[in-house]
Amino acid sequence: MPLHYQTAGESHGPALIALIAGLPAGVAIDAEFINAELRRRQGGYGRGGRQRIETDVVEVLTGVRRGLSIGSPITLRVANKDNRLDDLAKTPPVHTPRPGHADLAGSVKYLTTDCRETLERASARETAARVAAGAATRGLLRALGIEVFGFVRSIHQAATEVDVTEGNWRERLAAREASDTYCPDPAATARQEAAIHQAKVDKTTVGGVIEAHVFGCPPGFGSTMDWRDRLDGRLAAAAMGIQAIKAVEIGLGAACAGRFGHEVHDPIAFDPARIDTPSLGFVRATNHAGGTEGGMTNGAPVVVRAAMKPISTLLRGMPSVNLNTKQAASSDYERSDVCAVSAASVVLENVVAFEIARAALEKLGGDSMTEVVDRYQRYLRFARMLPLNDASASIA
Ligand code: EPS
Repeated sequence: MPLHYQTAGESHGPALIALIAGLPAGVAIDAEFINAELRRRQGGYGRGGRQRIETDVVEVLTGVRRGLSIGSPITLRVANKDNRLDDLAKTPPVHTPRPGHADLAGSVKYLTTDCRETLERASARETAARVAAGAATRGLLRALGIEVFGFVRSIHQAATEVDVTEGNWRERLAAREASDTYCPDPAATARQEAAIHQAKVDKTTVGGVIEAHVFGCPPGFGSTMDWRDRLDGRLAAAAMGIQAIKAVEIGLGAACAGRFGHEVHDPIAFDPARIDTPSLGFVRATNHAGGTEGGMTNGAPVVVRAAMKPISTLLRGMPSVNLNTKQAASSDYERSDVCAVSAASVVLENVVAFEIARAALEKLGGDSMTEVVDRYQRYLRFARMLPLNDASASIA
C-alpha cells in the first residue's frame, strides 16, 4: 500500500487522531519537531480564544520504537482539552448556518437541522492531525536532503514581494520565525497585523495567500503516465483539501494564462558544476513551472501557493435562515479566529511535505530507510551517467 494517512476526531471531542500507513522502517519520528509544528499551527496574529485553552502535544501510540518507525501503521493522537461534545449545556445545537461554513450543506446532507453534527468535523481544528501526520514524514524527507518551507505571502491586501530561493530560504525562515504573521518581511508583517486588527474592530475576518516551497527534489518524482499519479494534481488536492482554501497555484499559476509561451516556460541549461545537486546540473534561470513539468518534479524547487478565504464565523453575523423555522436570522456565532492564515501556512507546509514523501517512496520503494536511501543514491548515480551505455548498465 502506498504511503497514506487518515484523520479522525471532532473539534470538541476527546481527541484528534492521524493514522499513517506505508512509512518504511527507520524513519526518525521526531516528537519534538511535531510538537513545534503543532505549536506553530496554534499561533499567528489573529487567533481566537480556543488556542489559549489548548496546548497541542502529540502522543505516538503505535508504529514507533525508540524514536524510529518500524514499518507498522503509526497512530498519532492530539488530545482536546476543550472536550465537551456530549455536554448539551456547553455545546448546544446550532440551527442557523454560517454562510461560508459547512453548516448548511452538511446539515441537509445528513438530514438534520443541528449544524453541530457537521461543524464539529468540518472545523479546522482537524488540521492539527494533518500537521502531525505531515510533520511525521519530515524525517524521511530530511534523510533524502529535502526541506519544505511554508510562509504567509499576504493577508487581505497586505502582501510581501520577497523572493524565496534555494540560496536564501534559511534567511527567510529566520525572518518568518520573527514574524507574528509568519511572513518573512517585517514591513509586510506590520501591515498584515494592522489589517487583522482592523477586521477585529469591524467584527469581521480576513483571508490571505500562503506558500510552500520544497527544496532538494530531483527530477522524476510523480508520474505523467496516469492522471491520478500526477504530483501537481496531488499537491493541488492536498492544498485545496485544507479548510477555507479556494484556489491553488503551482509556480506562476493563473498568471501563465495571460503571457506568451516564451514568457512562461523556463529555459533549460546545463551547468556541470551543479551535477552533484538534485537538479543534476539541469538549471533554470526562472521557475515559472513551480518545479513540476508533466506532473513530475523537474529538479527545481516545488512551489505551491494557496488562497484562503476569510473565516466564515463572523462576530457581526451574516444574514442566514433558521433551519427549523425557515425564518431569517443572523448566523450563529461560535468562538473563532479573526484570521488563521498564519496557521494555514503551517498546514500547507506539512500536507505538501506528506505528498512529496509519498511521491519519493513511489519512485524509490523500500521497506527500510537503509534501502530507500540506497535506492535514491543509485537513481541519482544513473541519472548523472546519462546517456547510459553498456558499461554503465553493469554498474551495481
Ligand atoms: C480551530 C479552528 C476554528 C476554531 C476552533 C479551533 O474552527 P473553525 O474552522 O470551525 O472556524 O474556531 O475553535 C473552536 C471551535 C473553539 O471551540 O473555539 C483550530 O484551528 O484549532
